[in-house]
Amino acid sequence: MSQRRRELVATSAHRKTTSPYELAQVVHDVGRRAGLDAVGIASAEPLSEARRLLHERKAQGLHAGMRFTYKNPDRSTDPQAALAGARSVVVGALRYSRADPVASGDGPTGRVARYAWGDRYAPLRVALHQIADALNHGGFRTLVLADDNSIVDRAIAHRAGIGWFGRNANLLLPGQGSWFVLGSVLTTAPLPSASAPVADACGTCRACEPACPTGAIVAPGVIDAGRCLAWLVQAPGVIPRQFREALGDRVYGCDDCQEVCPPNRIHDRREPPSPPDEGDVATVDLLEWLELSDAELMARHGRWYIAERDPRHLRRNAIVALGNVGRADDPRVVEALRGAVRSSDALLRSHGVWALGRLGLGALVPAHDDDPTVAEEIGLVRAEMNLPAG
Ligand code: B12
Ligand code: SF4
Ligand code: SF4
Repeated sequence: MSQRRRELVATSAHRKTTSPYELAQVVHDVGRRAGLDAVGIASAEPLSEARRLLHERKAQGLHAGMRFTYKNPDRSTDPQAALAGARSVVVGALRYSRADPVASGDGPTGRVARYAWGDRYAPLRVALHQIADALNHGGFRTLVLADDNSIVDRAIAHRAGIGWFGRNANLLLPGQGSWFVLGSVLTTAPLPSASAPVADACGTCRACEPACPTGAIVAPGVIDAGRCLAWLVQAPGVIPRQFREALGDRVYGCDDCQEVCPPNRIHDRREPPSPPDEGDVATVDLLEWLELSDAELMARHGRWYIAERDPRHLRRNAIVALGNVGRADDPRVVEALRGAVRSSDALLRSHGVWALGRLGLGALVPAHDDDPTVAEEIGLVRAEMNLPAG
C-alpha cells in the first residue's frame, strides 16, 4: 500500500429529482464506463462482523503490530465516522493483473507483487471520483476512499455483493478471481444496496493454504500477519530469521496464495492479461538497488508502503533476497554483501551477515560487532558454519 489519501468532494446545491433506483443505475453506468470491472452498492451501517474480527485478531496478536484498519477498529468499520450522514457506499473494483514482462538485465533480481507493479489506485480513484461527481450532481455529499484505512475494503465490498471471501482472505469476484484493488464512494444518497452477498465459491478447493510459503493462512480466511511475507517486507526492523529463506527473491508483496488460485488461473487462461503498463516495475535489479541513494529509492518507489518512510527497509529486503538468489561466485554479489556488513546501519549489517552465511560465505563475516543484534547474527552464522566463535 502507498500513502493514505482521501478527498472530500464538494456538495452540490441542487438536488435532482431522480429515484434511488435510477441513481443506482447511473452509478453503475458511470463506474463501468470509467473502467471499473465491478461496481456494487452497500448500506452504510457499521460493519459489525469486521469490527469484531479486528478486535479479536488484535487480541490474538494476529495483526503483528500493524496499524492500518487495526489502529481504530471502531472507526474503520463505521462509514458514518468518515462521512457524517453517509447512507450508502458504492464500491468499485479495478483489475491489476498484467502479463509477466520480459526479463531484462543480467544481475540478480528481486520480485515485486503484482498489485505494486504500477499505481492502480490512481485510475481507481479517477473512476470513483466520476461516480462521486454524478452523486454530487444529484445533490448528495460524497467521500472517495481508495488505499485508505477509514474502511475495511473487503468487508464493505462483500456487503456490496461484489465477491466472496476466499480461504486466502482475498475477495474474489465471480468468474474473475481476486487480482483487484478495491475502493469506495461514501455518500449521503439512499441507494438500494445489494440484496444478498455473493455465495462462497471456494467449494472443496484448498489450494492456497499449502501454497503459502510460511503457513500464514492459519485458518480459512484468517491471516497471521506476523507470518505473512506481504507484511514482513513492509514491517519495520529485523525480518525474523525463520522467514528469510521463504522470502526468496521477493522485495515487495507476495502473490503465492493468489497465483495458485483456480479462479485466477481459469480467468487468465480465458482472457490473457494485457501487457504491463508503461513504467510498471515487476522486478528490480538488486545490486543497483543497493547502490541507490535514499532520494533515488524514494523517487522510484515512494508510493509503496515503506516502514517509517525509510528506504533502509527496502535495502534490508534486497539484502535478504540477494542471500537467497545471488550467486556466491559472482564478485558483484560478494562486494554488495561486503558493503552491507560494513554499513553504518546495524539493520543492514545483521541482514548482510545472514546473507553471507546463506551463500556459504561465512569466512567474510566479521568476527565482532558492537551491536547486540548483529553480534547475535554473527554468532549464529559462525555456529551454523562450524566456524570458531569470534
Ligand atoms: C492490513 C492489510 C494487509 C495486511 C494484512 C492482510 C489481512 N488479511 O488482514 C498485509 C500487509 C499482510 C496485507 C497483504 C495483502 N494485501 Co492488503 N490490506 C490490508 C488493509 C489495509 C486492511 C485489511 C484488514 O482490515 N484486515 C482485517 C481483517 C479482519 O480482514 P481480512 O483479513 O481482510 O479478512 C476478511 C475475510 O477473510 C473475511 N473473513 C474473516 N474470517 C473469515 C473466515 C472464513 C472462513 C472466510 C472464508 C472469510 C473470513 O472477513 C474479513 C473482512 O471482514 C486493506 C485495505 C483496507 N483499507 O481494507 C488491504 C487489502 C485487503 N489488501 C489488498 C491486497 C491486494 C493485498 C495483497 C494481495 C498484496 C500482496 N500481493 O502482497 C496481500 C494479500 C495477503 C492476504 N492473503 O490477505 C487488497 C485486497 C483486494 C482483494 N481483492 O481482496 C486490499 C483491500 C487493498 C485494496 N484497497 O485493494 N494486507
Ligand atoms: S501473501 Fe504470501 S505469505 Fe501472505 S498469506 Fe498469501 S502466500 Fe502466504
Ligand atoms: S485457492 Fe481455492 S480455496 Fe484458496 S481462495 Fe482460491 S478458490 Fe478459494
